[in-house]
Amino acid sequence: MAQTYKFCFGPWNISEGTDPYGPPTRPPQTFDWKIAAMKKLGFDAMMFHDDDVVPDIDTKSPAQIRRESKEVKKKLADAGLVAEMVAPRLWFSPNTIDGAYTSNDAAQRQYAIDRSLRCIDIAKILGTDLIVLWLAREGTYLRESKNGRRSIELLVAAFDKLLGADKKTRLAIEPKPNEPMDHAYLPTIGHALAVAQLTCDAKRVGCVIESAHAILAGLDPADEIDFATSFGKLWSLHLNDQNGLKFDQDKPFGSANLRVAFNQVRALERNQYGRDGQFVCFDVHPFRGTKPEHWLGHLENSRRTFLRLVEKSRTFNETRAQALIADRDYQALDQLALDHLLGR
Ligand code: XUL
Ligand code: MN
Repeated sequence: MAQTYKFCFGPWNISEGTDPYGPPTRPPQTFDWKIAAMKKLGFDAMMFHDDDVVPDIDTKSPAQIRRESKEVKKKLADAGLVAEMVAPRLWFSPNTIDGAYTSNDAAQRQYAIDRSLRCIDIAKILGTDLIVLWLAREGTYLRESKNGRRSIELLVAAFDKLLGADKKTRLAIEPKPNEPMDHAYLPTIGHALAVAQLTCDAKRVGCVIESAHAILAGLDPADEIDFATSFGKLWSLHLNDQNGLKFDQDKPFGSANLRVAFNQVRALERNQYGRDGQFVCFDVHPFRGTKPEHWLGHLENSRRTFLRLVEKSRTFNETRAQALIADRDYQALDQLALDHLLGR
């Protein structure tokens, strides 16, 4: 049976165009508008940061957090949507200037753990067991400022706290090699899955691959997909694109390198990604110059490109490819892939 896919994006993917050099270029939209947009586009699930669910979370009591989470859960249910994951936004607060779980300050490390525990509470109310950890500031600007070995121990201790707090929670680490840090401690899927083995319950620690993050690490995201699925640990996926080694661009899927996108889809197909209910999420942003009336194009187009590449993957002449591989005629294999993508 051919695999069918379920699609997801987050409220932050309908972004307003702010970058380090300029203000927003589109007006903010309400959460209700974003839910309506998701319905209109026919997506299935929304992914969240903790403060997408409960804005200004640090100023709110546990009871308030529960009440607001229940309101969001109701809005999702009314729209026929589910929550895919919740991620603690551990990089915005004044408490996490020096990192979160690996901060040099014990009080700030405790803040990071407490906030992550609240994130688990929110996820439970929203009905998902998946906590995504993009470890934004767990690294350094200068290597002398932290002890790398100690940082790994601190990460493991933090993950153990979260695993111990709720027996059903699964942690999915989303590696990224740089930005905002010079170097991150868990830059690749290999690092994420290796560190999982040091935790108290390795089978509940997996990963999320983001195409752009893998490309920033100089890797082919398709290889990361094959690697993670070999361990049964690819629990979510942030598809997008990235034009070389620069800031994290979050371009529409396939927009910078269609062939790299094709090979990611081939890897998903051969590993039957989604068979256990995982979603295809697009962590994409509109170009800054996008007008409000074209605001959802990056999401619509990413899914369209994905589905066309599923078709391309299923119609690739595998018999011919295998014959060329057997003959070590890699020039012809290269052209077979290109001609196929070009429509011949
Ligand atoms: C950052 C990134 C995040 C995570 C969730 O590069 O991708 O949006 O996906 O925290
Ligand atoms: Mn992401």
